[in-house]
Amino acid sequence: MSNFERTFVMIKPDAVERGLTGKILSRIERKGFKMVGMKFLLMTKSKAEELYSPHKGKPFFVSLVEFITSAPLVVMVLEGPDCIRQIRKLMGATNCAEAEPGTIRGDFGVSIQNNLIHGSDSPESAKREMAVFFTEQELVNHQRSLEKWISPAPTPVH
Ligand SMILES: Nc1nc2c(ncn2[C@@H]2O[C@H](COP(=O)(O)OP(=O)(O)OP(=O)(O)O)[C@@H](O)[C@H]2O)c(=O)[nH]1
Ligand SMILES: [Mg+2]
Repeated sequence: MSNFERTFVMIKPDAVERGLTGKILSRIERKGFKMVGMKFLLMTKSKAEELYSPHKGKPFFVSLVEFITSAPLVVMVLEGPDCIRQIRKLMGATNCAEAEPGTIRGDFGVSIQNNLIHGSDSPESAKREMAVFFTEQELVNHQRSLEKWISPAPTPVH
């Protein structure tokens, strides 16, 4: 588990339009993850097709691209120990109707497509996805003084 793991997260158009951006962001913030990049934008069709290229050819691909380009969204890069897996746990199952209460999708949605949030599923996906929206220079390296309170393992004392 690396302290420098990064993941790509989107607050999807349904969440932005429903005024849930702050509520979703606050769940990510209170978990302790560090924001290193954030943008509010309307996704172009070509960026959507690039982002979702692994789903090209699936029956829902056209509808997914239409949904994700239909209204503004928030794209982010977050950093923290095990953040890829941890954020997917906060998100819940893909289909909101199956997602556990307490998760973002379980608490705020009922749809499989309009499922409020995206989080990368592997370090390789994270790297590929963040590069669609952020240059390396746009990601802000910074230290927080509270890091020792969030770290999963205490610093050994000799
Ligand atoms: N209409 C429709 N949309 C789907 C379906 N399955 C997935 N999607 C949408 O496509 C996105 C990508 O699918 P997956 O990568 O399998 O799901 P995921 O990893 O839980 O979600 P992401 O974090 O958004 O990638 C989902 O988040 C949904 O928005 C489906 O069966 N029908
Ligand atoms: Mg996925």
